[in-house]
Amino acid sequence: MKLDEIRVTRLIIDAYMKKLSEVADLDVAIAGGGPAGISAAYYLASAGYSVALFERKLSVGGGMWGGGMMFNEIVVQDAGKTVLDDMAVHCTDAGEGYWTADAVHAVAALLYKATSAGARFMNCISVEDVMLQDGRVTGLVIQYSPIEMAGLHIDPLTIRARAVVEATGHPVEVAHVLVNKSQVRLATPSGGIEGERSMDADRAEPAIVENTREIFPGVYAAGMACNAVYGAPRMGPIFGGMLLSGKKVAELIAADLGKPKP
Ligand code: 48F
Repeated sequence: MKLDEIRVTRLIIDAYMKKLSEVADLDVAIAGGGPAGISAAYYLASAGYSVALFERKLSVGGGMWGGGMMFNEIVVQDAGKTVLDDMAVHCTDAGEGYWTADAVHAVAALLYKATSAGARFMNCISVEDVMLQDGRVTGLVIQYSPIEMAGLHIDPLTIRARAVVEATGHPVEVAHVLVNKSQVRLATPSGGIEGERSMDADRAEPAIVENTREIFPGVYAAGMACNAVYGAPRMGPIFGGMLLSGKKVAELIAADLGKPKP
């Protein structure tokens, strides 16, 4: 076999265009590829929903690769370990309900499980806006990150989804677009984004799961975005809440959507 460079080019173009066309109309679109978004993608794809995750960066995994302060180990509590068990992540028992895991191994395992379950991961794509029709978010407006970074004046593309997951982490970009651009009221006490509070891991971890909910018709918050939207504390490099939030958002969406689209 003699390798043909142009065949390689065409294979990549054809395979990518097929994938891009398939993600144009989804059951669930996830904005942000941190642990919460990946966990949601895994559970939704495992339940048979068509799912795509859009991540601005080249690497998917968000704040998980670097553990705490670049020490690439993560910590989970017993409840969070159940999700790592689903993902076949090797954990070390640190006693008294604490577990550690190698951060790179954990991200790799999460990504392997989610992509194997059928979730599509679209890296280098930023979510810059939502599609808002009749008081409901019906999709995402997406742009190639290099276009965004270069500030080129090029229009984005739009994808449709029956549900959207706001998993952009601390900056809560989807919620900000909704509040700032469309001036809608979120399902929060003030109707706006309450804002993340300072470190308190013991309060933050249960709060993140509690705050995992539909924040606007068609938009469900998962991960750190939940505590940023609802005014709850941050928790640092303990990741159980993120993983459990991804699982909970998948369950909420499945209950609301019913069957996957044919
Ligand atoms: O920040 P991130 O890891 O969010 P998470 O899943 O987990 C939070 C923890 O990592 C950590 C923590 C634990 O104590 O607080 O921070 O809630 O992942 C969010 C991802 O979303 C991407 C961003 O690059 C990151 O990888 N992202 C943010 N805004 C956009 C986006 C956007 N507009 N479009 C696409 N991706």
